[in-house]
Amino acid sequence: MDACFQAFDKDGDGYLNVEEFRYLTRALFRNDRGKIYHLEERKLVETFNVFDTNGDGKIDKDEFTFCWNHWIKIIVRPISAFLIVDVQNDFISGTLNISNCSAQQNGLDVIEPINKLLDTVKFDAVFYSLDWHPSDHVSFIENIAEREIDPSSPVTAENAQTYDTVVFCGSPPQKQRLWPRHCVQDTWGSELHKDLKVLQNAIKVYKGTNPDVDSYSVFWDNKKMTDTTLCAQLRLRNATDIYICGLAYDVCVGATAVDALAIGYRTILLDDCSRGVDLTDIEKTKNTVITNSGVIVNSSQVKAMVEGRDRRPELGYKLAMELKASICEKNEEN
Ligand code: VGL
Ligand code: ZN
Repeated sequence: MDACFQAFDKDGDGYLNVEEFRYLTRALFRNDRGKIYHLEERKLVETFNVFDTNGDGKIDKDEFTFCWNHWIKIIVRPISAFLIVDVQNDFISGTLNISNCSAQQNGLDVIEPINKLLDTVKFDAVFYSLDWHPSDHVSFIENIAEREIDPSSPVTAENAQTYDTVVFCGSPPQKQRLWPRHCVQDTWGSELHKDLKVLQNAIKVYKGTNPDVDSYSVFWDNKKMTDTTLCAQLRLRNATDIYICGLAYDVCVGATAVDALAIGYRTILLDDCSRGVDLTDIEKTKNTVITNSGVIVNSSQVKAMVEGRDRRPELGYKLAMELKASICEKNEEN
């Protein structure tokens, strides 16, 4: 740490000014071939200000100690979790075969790149989520007559078609997209695809088990009433980074990435390991992730990122903003 500080304290005054900090970020944010990633000026200054705790325009030794322990160390040695979302028979060749949806993508395409990652990259933890519905689940169009439709619903029970969104009665009334019956617990359709590699010490996370509430995100159900085991498992392992991929890109993969970012994880979406339902919604998913300081990469870039040899400024900025928020919380407590 001291050597690092001294190396970037070019004028030797015992502080890092913005200019010196800029050089540090240029050394930090590079790919595995040494190419420098540009960090926007606004984000650089914002990050500098997080570590210049007393606001005197320079980072002293104490401030740098915090920066080193909570930021640089994580950027150089992240703790990575790999989350493979819903690579189940029904989405690939069963009742909710996504190739029949508007984007006409093939769910089978994700298996080869995911298997390759599992073979070649040492993640600190691997998770498989499973959409895991009881047969009376609220999202099945076959069950439409079992619940009352709210007067505000844009479609009636009689007119409702697959992929439509209806509103069921409740307080508050509950929006629900309708899908064909899929991923019913303990059926062939809910099994992980037979060609997907399943690691021995991986953790399976089941979602959508409440008959009355759908669950797209692997973290929470759509009403945020109950969480899965994922949060606790990630905390237990001190995970810093989450790599998310699978099916469907614009539904469960997207919702999971949005939640991962919201609770503060450095979040990476794997484009070539994901397939979706609707092209416009896939684009929206990507935009949301990028706007919230997540990144979208191809699987070929993952190994170097997990090993800390490819370090993205977006993820560094994301972490700095999380640190800023936690410092603010602490200050409010005192
Ligand atoms: C999913 C639709 C319904 C998904 C789950 O896994 O993306 N999509 N249930
Ligand atoms: Zn489902």
